Amino acid sequence: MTATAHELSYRLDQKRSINGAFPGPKSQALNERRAAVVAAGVSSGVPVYVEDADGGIVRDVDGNSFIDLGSGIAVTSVGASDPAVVAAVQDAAAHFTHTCFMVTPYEGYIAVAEQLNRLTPGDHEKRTVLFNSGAEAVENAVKVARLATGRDAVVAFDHAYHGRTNLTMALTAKAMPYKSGPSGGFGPFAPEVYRMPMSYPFREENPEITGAEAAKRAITMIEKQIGGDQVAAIIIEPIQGEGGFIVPAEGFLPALSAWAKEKGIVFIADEVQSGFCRTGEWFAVNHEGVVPDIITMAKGIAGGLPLSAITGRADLLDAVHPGGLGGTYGGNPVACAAALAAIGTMEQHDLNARARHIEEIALGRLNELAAEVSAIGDVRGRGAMLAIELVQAGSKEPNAELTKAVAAACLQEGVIILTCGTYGNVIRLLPPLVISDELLIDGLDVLAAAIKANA
Ligand code: PLZ
Repeated sequence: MTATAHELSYRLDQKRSINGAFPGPKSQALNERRAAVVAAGVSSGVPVYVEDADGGIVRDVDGNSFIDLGSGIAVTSVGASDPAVVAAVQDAAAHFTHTCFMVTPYEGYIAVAEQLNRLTPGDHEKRTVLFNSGAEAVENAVKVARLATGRDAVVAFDHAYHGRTNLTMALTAKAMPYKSGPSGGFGPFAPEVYRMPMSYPFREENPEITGAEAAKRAITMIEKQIGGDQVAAIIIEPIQGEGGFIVPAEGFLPALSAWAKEKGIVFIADEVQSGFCRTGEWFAVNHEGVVPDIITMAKGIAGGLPLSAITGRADLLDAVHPGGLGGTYGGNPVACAAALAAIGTMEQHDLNARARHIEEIALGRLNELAAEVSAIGDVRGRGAMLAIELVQAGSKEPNAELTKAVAAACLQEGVIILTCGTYGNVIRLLPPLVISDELLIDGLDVLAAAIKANA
């Protein structure tokens, strides 16, 4: 099936245009105001301030139009101002912005739960709870798993990213900048978190190792170091996001999840970044037919409104006593309306097909580029979640300097590109799924030129 770009319509001109040097005067003035009032710990990758965004374009306050290949970190899959989302938000907000679902409930929350129970993998009985952020969803998935199993230990993986709250910092692998920095650390961290080796095909000592063998390696370590019967949950991103868009070897996820089932361990798929059509399927676990016990979702779920969710086996979620789960804003009515509209757009425009179409366009070009440029060590990903890993030519030594230089060169030309990776040497592509072919190709041309010029 091919894409349906012609069915997509845009409000802003879908063209890259940079008027001279930036940040322009308005962005510079905002940068000055910001420096006086916003904490230094919050930083922005792009030094301009947004005035408007639509489709694949982000326009700044000085009139520069950038191609968006980041989607605000995989959030605006339906675009940053999808007309259906905008209308739903306006309508919901005109009636009530909040009542608190724990006080006076409303239909939108139930309707989102119905959609998530339908769309997530598996035809078993499911239950859903809504929250605000990805980290909050992860925290709650672990809470449920611990209560339901009566066990404490939680297994996470090398290169994992699960958030910035106390428990999720403990689950996250990378120290700088998430857990500590030159001025100190954010610990102490939550206990009973154990880290196991990931399947990372490009960086395996033995490049022949299969997914099943890599799973066995982790399982043996869990058995020896923790004991399978002590483990409440295994949490894993089916494609790791911040850690470097690492796609585990085929068979890794199925073997882990099968073993978890055998041991009564709750298998949690963290699909906060990889969910909602991003990889060409509703969820990345679908590529290997894995059915998680609990799935965590956020980002793409609500077209940019803050909403997150956990959906999982009814027996696990219903094990929690009434009142045991919640939060003031969880499942905010405006965010629920946005989620229903965003899911509608994903289905109406078949954004799974659109993500696969983006893969077809982009992966081919990235592979061509890799054949020409020896600093590209690996090209990987699925759908519209693609990456290249940059190395010192002729080795696998990570090349973070080149990665930074390429991202900066792309930005200079008006293309927003995000980097990631434990070693800071991965360029990732996360375009809105509604980006036009022309804009995507223009962005890829800029990326290719930036790599060739800097490698
Ligand atoms: N799980 C898999 O990717 C968020 C974080 C950016 P929140 N990733 C982007 C940053 O530097 O803070 C993420 C994720 C996965 C959980 C989270 C956390 O989601 O909504 O940021 O809390």
